[in-house]
Amino acid sequence: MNKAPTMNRKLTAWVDEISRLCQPEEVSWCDGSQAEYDCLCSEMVNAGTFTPLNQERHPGCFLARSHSSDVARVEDRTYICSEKKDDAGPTNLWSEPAAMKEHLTKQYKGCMRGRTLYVIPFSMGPLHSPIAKIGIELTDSPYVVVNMRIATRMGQAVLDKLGDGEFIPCLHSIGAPLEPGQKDTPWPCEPDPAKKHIVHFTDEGAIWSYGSGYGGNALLGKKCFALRIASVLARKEGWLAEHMLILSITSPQGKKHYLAAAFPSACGKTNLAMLQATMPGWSVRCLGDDIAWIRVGEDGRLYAMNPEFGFFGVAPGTSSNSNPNAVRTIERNTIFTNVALTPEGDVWWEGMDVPAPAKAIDWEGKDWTPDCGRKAAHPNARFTAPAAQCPVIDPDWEKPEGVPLSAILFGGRRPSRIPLVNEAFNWEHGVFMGSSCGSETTSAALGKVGVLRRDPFAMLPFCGYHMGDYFAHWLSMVGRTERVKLPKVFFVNWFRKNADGKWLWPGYGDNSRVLKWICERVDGAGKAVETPIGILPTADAIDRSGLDMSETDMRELLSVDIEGWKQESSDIAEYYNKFGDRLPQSLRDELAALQRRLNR
Ligand code: SAT
Ligand code: MN
Repeated sequence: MNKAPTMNRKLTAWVDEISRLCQPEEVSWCDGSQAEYDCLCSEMVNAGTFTPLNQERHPGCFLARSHSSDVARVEDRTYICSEKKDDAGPTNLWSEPAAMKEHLTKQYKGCMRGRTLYVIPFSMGPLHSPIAKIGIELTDSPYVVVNMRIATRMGQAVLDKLGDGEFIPCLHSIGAPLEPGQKDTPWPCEPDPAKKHIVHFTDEGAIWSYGSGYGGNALLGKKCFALRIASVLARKEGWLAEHMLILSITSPQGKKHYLAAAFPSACGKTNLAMLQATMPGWSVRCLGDDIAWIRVGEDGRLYAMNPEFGFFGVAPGTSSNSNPNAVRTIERNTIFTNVALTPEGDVWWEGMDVPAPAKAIDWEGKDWTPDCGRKAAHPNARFTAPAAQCPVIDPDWEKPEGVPLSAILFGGRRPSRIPLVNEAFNWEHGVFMGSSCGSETTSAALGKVGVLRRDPFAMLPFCGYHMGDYFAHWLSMVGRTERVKLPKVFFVNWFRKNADGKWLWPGYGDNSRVLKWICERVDGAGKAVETPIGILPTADAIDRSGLDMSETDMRELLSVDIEGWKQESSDIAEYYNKFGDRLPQSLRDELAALQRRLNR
């Protein structure tokens, strides 16, 4: 064990306790240096976990292939262990904390045998930010260490800032001890799905993860800390921890607005955050693609800060068409997981706008040809890349207090019913929109893809407490500042289809046209019409210059399907029943008001 580079007694005692329990061969305190990163990467190359890409074309890039069972978040193994069951609410799996600890302690016993226990000090938020929070992840996965170094601010500087202060303990093991003489595999993990656990002790603020080495299951700073644990802290401390991208948009006249937007996993947050505007003179800059911590600033406006340091984006579908700025972000120093590898040492995936290679190695390590009937990349294949490499990163992205929000957007994948954009009448109506948000499921989580599920605020898998209380917390923002200082709320849907099943809206860079209208609305302009479901643009309000799109399609995109919405409102009513008496009365009132307007 290298000597603990900290005087924090609570931390050293905890590391001692866990190493007695998990019995690693050694303990390594991560300093976050480039040398340490390079060393771990070459160890993983030797172990077969990492394959270096063609270093001339992709300097510093590696490919990892996971075990074929370890490819996404495991929502059905994710627990909120609050003291009271009722505090986890109907949308979370709950288990009694003491019983869960006892059960998991048995699994952790000796689970790191033959491996190194890495201590990863990390900060969610810029180190110099007063609202940043510190976590310490203990893990036996070098893959986790190198990903955490890209995704968070990590290393000795964090320990120095921590001093003898408080941190969130995050324990992680892949659950694959190595017996003496046993040969390791490229992606060790616990193969038995019933033994995988992603557990949050929300009352004490601790995370225990076992059995998976993948993404949100294992990089504990992200969904586990910055959303599930942070949402609980945020409620206590009067702020919001949200599953939102943050972007800025600047008009040709130089007027800049900051927006935050919540969409479920794999619904285009990264594409929107890095959008290349198609209208001359408009520019969009990225501040974050997944998580926003939002607080009331001194001037009473809501300020959003991205607690992350990198992107963990979906690779399939990422192309110089859909997201040219992501393509440039991932040119170097990027870890690819579960994409295909070409004989030239390039990566490839479905929806990349270069032709499929004649042959490749697929994400499972098997030979692949375009006609073999299988996908080359896993649909949830990912890239991990430093945010600072994004060519359109906003200069303010590391501002310690965040940036003031002009608007908040909600959205999801909805092939029918939901118009292109819809402005809320007021904050409460906006919270209603967020609470009733629905989307077709994607491959970001294990389970069936393409079925409509309600995903309030895109936080269904990430809210660390009772969803009804979460709605109430959002409503309480009205009492924390002046109403006029709150951002305007919008609901967007890029995914509407016509009767022939064709997308009605071009999406991607052209979404800037919708953002333009949103900015106009924030500035008190923008042509609009009040409808029973909210404030919609008039058919000529969205700038279509240079866009080959008919007036008819535009009208369809902005049409309000009254019968469909009556059905939608009864679906919402049924969904609301889940929350019982923890559903805030003002959301019931919003629903009743919507139904009244629809029946008028
Ligand atoms: O695997 S992650 O949870 O980090 C990605 C996602 O689902 O958004
Ligand atoms: Mn996400």
